[in-house]
Amino acid sequence: MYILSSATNASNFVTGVDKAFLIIVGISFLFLIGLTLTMLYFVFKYNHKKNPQATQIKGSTKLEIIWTVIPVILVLVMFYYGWAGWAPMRTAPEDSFNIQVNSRMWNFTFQYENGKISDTLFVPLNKPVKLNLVSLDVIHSLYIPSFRVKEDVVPGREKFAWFVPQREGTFELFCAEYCGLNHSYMYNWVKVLPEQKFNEWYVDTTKRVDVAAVDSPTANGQRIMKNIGCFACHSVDGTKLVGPSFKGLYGHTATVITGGNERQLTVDDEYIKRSIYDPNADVVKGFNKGLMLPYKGQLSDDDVAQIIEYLKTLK
Ligand code: HEC
Ligand SMILES: [Cu+2]
Repeated sequence: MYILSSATNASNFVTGVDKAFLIIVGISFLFLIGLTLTMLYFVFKYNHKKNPQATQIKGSTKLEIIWTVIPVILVLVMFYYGWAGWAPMRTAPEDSFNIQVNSRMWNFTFQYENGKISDTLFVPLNKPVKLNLVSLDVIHSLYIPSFRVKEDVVPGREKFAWFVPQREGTFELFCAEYCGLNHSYMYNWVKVLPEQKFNEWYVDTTKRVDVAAVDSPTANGQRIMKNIGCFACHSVDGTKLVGPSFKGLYGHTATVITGGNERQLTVDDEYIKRSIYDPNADVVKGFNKGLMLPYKGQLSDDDVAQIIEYLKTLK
């Protein structure tokens, strides 16, 4: 069974978590069998035909002690293994490789110390990795089942998770805290690369936002938007989602609320840039303020320019 083999464990926490899990399931299973058998035995032995006269039993210190002491021991055993598996998760090694996880409705982006940003979590094999969990809006939860890592991401709190990836490969990562309409979009991949391959990827800072092969400026803009999650709230086919559709956006006359006053303007580069860096400055009429968060710091001027090129093509 895969959870019993340790040679190929995806992370250093698999053994501890699986041990606690198996012990708790095992004890529960023994109780299920034991209680069911005892119940069946009593049903046969003391049914009305065999035992027409019920016997009254009053108090038994011996029994009381047995059914107090045994469960206490079992619960403590469960606690011990649970604790032993959990405690090491709370202290990350000093020399961990730090990655900031930005969580927002509805995507995760991974930000590295050299400025790289990616929608896939790249990590080096056999090195401790510390994820500093940041929420820009509501409570999310970062879950990497293969690594047995799960930690809530709470706005305003410093949260972290750490692990040592021990198997090369691609693993699932997702949000495990229902965080609104498109919660299910928060689904990403962890890629564990041998150290040398990881370093090659890491030092390549020509792409701030990690995108696949670039064919044209507009394709690039589209990929940036996909990676950073714009399409969770904006469609390109005219459908109204959380935000207005991008179809026919560029050049049309928009009605916006600026500081409480309604005004009309023509959508140009300047307006789109402002909408991305400071979305609440002009709020599109009919939509809610505060849902789109500022992307200042996450998208460079260059990224925004490429997004604008792409938006221009959506006639
Ligand atoms: C959480 C949902 C959400 C995400 C994610 C989001 N937006 Fe928005 N966006 C909105 C909402 C709601 C509005 C309308 C209210 C406003 O103007 O602030 C809006 C408005 C806009 C507008 C103005 C549209 C118009 O019709 O005038 C632009 C441009 C825009 N967003 C671009 C982006 C880009 C580019 C991204 C990704 C980098 C993005 N948005 C991500 C919700 C979102
Ligand atoms: Cu979430």
